[in-house]
Amino acid sequence: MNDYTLAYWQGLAEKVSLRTRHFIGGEYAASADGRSFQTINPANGAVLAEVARGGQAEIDKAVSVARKVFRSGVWSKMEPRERMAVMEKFAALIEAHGEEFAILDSLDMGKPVMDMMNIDVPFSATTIKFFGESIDKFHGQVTATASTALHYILNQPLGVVGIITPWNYPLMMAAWKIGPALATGNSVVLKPAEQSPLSACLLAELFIEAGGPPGVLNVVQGLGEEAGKALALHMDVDKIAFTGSTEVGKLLMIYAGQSNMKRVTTECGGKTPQIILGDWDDLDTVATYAVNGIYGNQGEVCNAGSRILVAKELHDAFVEKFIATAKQNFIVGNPLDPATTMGPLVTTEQQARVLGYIDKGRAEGAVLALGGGTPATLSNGAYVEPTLFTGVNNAMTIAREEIFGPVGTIIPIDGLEDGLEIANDSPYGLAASIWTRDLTKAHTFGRDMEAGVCWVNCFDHGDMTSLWGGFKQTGNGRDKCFEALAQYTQTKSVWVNLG
Ligand code: TXE
Repeated sequence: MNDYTLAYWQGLAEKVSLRTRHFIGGEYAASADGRSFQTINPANGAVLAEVARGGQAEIDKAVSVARKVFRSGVWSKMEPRERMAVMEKFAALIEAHGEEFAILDSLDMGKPVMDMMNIDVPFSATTIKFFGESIDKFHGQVTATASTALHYILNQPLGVVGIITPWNYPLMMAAWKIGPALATGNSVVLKPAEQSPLSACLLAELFIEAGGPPGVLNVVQGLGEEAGKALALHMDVDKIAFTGSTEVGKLLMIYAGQSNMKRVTTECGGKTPQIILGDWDDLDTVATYAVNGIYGNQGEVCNAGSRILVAKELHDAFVEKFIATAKQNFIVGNPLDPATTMGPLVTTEQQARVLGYIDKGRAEGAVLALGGGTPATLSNGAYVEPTLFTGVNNAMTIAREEIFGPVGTIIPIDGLEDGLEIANDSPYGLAASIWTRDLTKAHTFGRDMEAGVCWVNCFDHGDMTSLWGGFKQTGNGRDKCFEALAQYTQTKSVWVNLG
C-alpha cells in the first residue's frame, strides 16, 4: 500500500471525478425536470456537488430498462461461468479503484479515508468475489418421488430488485446487496442515500467495464421521499432490499402492501449490548474491543456496541481502562488525515441529533464520564467527541434509542441472568457480545440472546460465511452468506409425470 499522507488525499480530492447524474441502461442522464440536490462535505460544510434529483420519471425509466434487460436473459440466463468471470473482474476493479472509492465516500460522509482503505474497500471487493464464486454452488433440489415422477425445485431470480442504501457505509452496503442480487441473475435499480451519492455510479460503471451488460445495474439518485418512495411503490419492482432506519423500514413494508406485494428485506439498526461478566480477566483486550465497538465509524454503525453491560465487580477498573483506551485510540480530526481515526458525523443535522441525546442523558441523570461536546478546534465540521455515560439504567432514553453517534453507555449488571435480561430488553436485536471464560455461560448467551449476530470473547468478527441481520425491529434481512442468495431468488416446483 502507498505511504499515504494528508497532502496525497487532498490532491486526490481536488481531481477526483464526481459522478452526479443517474446511470440508467449504461448511460449517464440528468433528471428530466433538471432538479438537483446538494451533497455537503461534513468535515467543513462545503458544497461538494449538485446531484441529479430523481423522481417518478427516472425510476420508471430505470425499472423499465432493468425489466427489459432481465427478460432478454442477457444476464439472468448467462452461462454461470461467464457470470462468475464478470463478478470476479468486477471485484478486482473495485479493489483497483479503491482510492477513488475511499476519497468519494470520505468526502461525502466524513469517514476516515484510511477506514475506507482498510475496511470498506477490501470488504466490498471480497463481497462481490464471494457472491460471484457462489454462482455455481447455489442450486435447487431434486426431491424423492415414486418412479412415476420427477420433481425438482428451482431457485430463480426475482426480476427487478430495488436497493435502497444508507450513508454510513455507502460502498459496502451497496456491495452487500448488489452482490447477491447480481449473482442470482436479477437486474438492479440502486437508490443511494442522498447524503452519500458520489460512489454509486462508479460502481455501476465498473460493472460494465467488467463485462456486465448495460441496464443490469442502474443508479437513480435522489431523496428518500421522492426517488426512494417511487421505487418502493413501483408495480414492476419485485423486491426492495433496504438498510436504514426502522421508521423507513416500516414505511417500505406499507408501500409494498399498497402496490404489488413486493418482497421487502430490511436491516434497521440496533442497540447492541456488550456484556462483560465478572470472570473476565483481561481488561486491556475487552476495553480495546469495547472502545472500537462503540466509536468505530464515529458510532454511525447499526451494530455500534452502545450498551456496555459490565459486572459490578469490574465496573470501576473497566471504566478507567475504557476511558484511557478511548483517548489513546480515537483521534478526532480531518478524515483525509491518515492519523485520524474519528471523522465528523455525516451532517450537521446528525450532529445536532447526537448532541440532543447527550443533553437528554445528562437530564435523565446519567453521569458524563468522557467527551460530551464538539471539539473546540473543529467547529467548522459536524464533529462530536467520543462520549461515555456511566450510571445508566436500561430505561433511560440513551439506553433505548439508536443514537448513531459516538456515545457509549455503561450499565452495571449482576451476572449473566441480569445481563441477558437487560440485553434482551430492547426493541432491536441486531448484534450482541459476551466476554466470559465460562463455557456454559457463553453458550447460554449464544442460545438465549435475541439477536441475529452473537460474538463470544470478541466483537465485530466474522467473514462472508457469517450472516448479518437481526431479530425484532432490526428487520428480517440477512446480508452476506448463502442465506442472502436465497433472499434474491424465488423457488419453483416442477413436477414431471413419468408414469
Ligand atoms: O435514515 P433513512 P437516515 C438510523 C440511524 C440514523 C437514523 C436516521 O439511527 O440516525 O436511521 O438516518 C431512504 N421511501 N440508520 O434519516 O431515512 C433514504 O433516501 C423510500 C440506521 O439517513 O432510513 C436512504 O437512501 N426510501 C442504519 C435510506 O432510505 C426512503 C443506517 C436510509 O435513510 C424513504 C442509516 C422513503 N419514504 C440510518 N425515506 C443502519 N441500519 O445501519 C428515506 N429513504
